[in-house]
Formats: sequence, C-alpha cells, structure tokens
Amino acid sequence: MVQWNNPCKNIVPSFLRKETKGKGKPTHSGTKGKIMAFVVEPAFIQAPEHRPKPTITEAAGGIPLIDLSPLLHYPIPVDGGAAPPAVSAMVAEVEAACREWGFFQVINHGVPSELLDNIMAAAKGFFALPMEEKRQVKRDKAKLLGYDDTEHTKNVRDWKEVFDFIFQDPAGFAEPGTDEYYAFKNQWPKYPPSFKEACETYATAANELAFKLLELIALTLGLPAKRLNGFFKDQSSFMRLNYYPPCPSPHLALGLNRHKDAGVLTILAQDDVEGLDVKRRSDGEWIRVKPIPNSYVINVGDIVQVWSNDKYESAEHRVCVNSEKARCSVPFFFNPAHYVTVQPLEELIDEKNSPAKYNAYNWGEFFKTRKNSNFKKPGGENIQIYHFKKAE
Ligand SMILES: O=C(O)CCC(=O)C(=O)O
Repeated sequence: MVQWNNPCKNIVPSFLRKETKGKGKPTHSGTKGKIMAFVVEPAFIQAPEHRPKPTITEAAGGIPLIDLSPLLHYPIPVDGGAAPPAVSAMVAEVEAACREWGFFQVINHGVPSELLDNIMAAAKGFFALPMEEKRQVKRDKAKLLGYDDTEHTKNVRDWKEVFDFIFQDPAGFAEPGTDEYYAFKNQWPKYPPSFKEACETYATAANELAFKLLELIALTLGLPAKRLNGFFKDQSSFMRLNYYPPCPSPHLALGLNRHKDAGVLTILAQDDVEGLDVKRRSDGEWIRVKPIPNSYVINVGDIVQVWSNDKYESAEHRVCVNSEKARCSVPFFFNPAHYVTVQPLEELIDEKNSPAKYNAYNWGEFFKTRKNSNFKKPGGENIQIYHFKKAE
C-alpha cells in the first residue's frame, strides 16, 4: 500500500488510517506508537477491476462541445414554426451528442460567470471549515439535505464530501405535511456568510438553463419544445456541492464510483482540476472530460433514456482523484415531481413497429430507493432502470 507522510489538514479524519510502529498511543515523537504513515481507510478501496488505470484516455476532441449562443439571439420555436438555421444546426448537434455519448459540454449558455465564481468560492470556503462547523449542518435520515462525508456508491465509500440543497418548496419531493416533506428542509451553514445567497442565486440561473436544455431535447425527439415541461410543475431538482480532497492513493480509491444519473438531466460545473470520466459507448473506455473555463458538462439521465425508449442512453461516469490538488464540482440534478409516472413517451411508441421497452415506474419511489443506497447496505443492490425493462 502506498504510504503518504504528508496528510492534508483538511482531509476528514475518518478518510485516513494511521499506521504506527511500536505499541502505545500514536505519537509523532518518540519511538513507541510512532505514526509512520497515513493510509487510505479500507472502506474506500475499489475492487481491482474498478480502479483507475495509471494513464488517462483522452479521446480526439473528447465529448462534443456545443455553442449555445443561438439561444442568446433567438427564442426556442414553441409553436412548431420553422427555426432559424443557427437554431436548427444547434438542435442537430444536441441530438447527435445525446445519441452518441449521452454527454456534452456547452459554452455561451447564458449563465453569468460571476454566479458560478461565487458558488465555487462559497463551496471552497465551506469545505475548508473545521469539521465541527461542517457537522452543524450534517445530513441524516431525518434531515436529508446538508453536509455529508460518508456517501457510498455501489457499496464502496466515495473519497469526497458533499453539501446538498434545494431551491424550491419540498412539495416536489413529498406530499406536504408528511415527515418526508419536512426532511427536505435546507440546512444553511453560518459560514461563509455569503453561502446561502451564492447557492440560491446560482440555482435560479441553472434552473433556467435546465429548461432551455429540456426544450432542445424535446425538439431533438421531434416533439413540441414544451412537451416535457409539465413534468416539472413541482420539480424535485436539487443541487450538490462536491469536494474531493487530495488522496494519498488515487490509484486505489475513486472520488465517486461509476454510476448513471437517475433523473432527467444534469448540469455540472467543474473547477480547473480534472477528474470526471465518461464511459464511451463504442468500446467501454473511460474518457476524461477536460475542464473548459465557463462551460458546463451536460448529461442525460435515466428518465430521458426511458422517455426516448432507448434512443438516448444515460452514460456511466465516475470521478478520479489525485494526490496533490483538491477538486470541486457543482452538479444541478434536474428532476420531475415525485408523483410523475415515468414511461416511454406515447408519441414515440408504436406498439407494432417500436413497442415500449420499459414498464412505467413512479419517480418518487425510484428516487427514494436510490437515495437510501447512498448508505452502505450489506449486499443491497442499487435500483436501476433495467429493472423496469420489458423482456424483448
Ligand atoms: O464531480 C463530478 O465531476 C461529477 C459529479 C457527479 O457525477 C455526481 O455528483 O453525481
């Protein structure tokens, strides 16, 4: 096991195990119980087949990069009228990206860059606080939003800390008046003082971008632009701040284990430290997503896969860590109301030639089951949309 004698002060103590020499209480001086090294706790260690390879694959050009500037000049055509050529070309790019990758990056997206700078600064300020301060807003089973440092993906612990919040009434998550409804109440830290405002202002702008992307995706499916908007009346979207501390053994652990996003789409901002990998559909290779200043990484989630009856596929992704630099990312998970029934869209189904490939499921139930799987459970299998797939 790789040893690391220089633990970063900001790493959560439970991420590291002290290796000592001699007997007695660990101490930095003397010989008895002397700390020789800090090593990664076994709970973080991935099975050999899931560990990152020492070399990163950089695909020529990587995932598609789409310039959304036509949206700064023209409205999205909502009435079935002809779109300006620049808009039609952009829709065609979105269609190809969703079909070939399930992932793309966007620039000229209309979100003011200072909002992103502010939330990144707020996130970095928060995660740098002493642990006692962060734990003031700790998540648990009764308070589902706030800070956490114990997430598991596929039953292995992730090398990261998170902070979750919502930006609208929890009615999108649960029936008002229930315990679940009250569990979706934001917990805001006292520091940094600008934290809440930076988070809320950014979320409002990201939500606007999410609706534009939703409308573009509807157009790529040959549907009216606003066909999918009704599912978001009481949306259950939420935002997360991810912090990946430097890791002494980046070849053994992952910041975030491989997974697919369960919702409709994700708008992810990453800082300038790379780490996000997408699994390429054609050969299963992990491809690194290079950070581009003031861009967003967009991916379609499982719900779009089901709505489109497999025209689009939600791609697997993961986050690698490194031994030198911390990394921050800010995903916005765009999700419908908890009471929405998810099923292939009827306009895309023809029972004779292209029958529905999925049985209907309830989004709220699916989300609840998935959220519970963030806690380690012996042998518990994570719910996936293939559980709803009809036999061919
Ligand atoms: O940090 C990243 O780049 C990706 C984060 C992610 O996939 C997630 O939070 O679900």
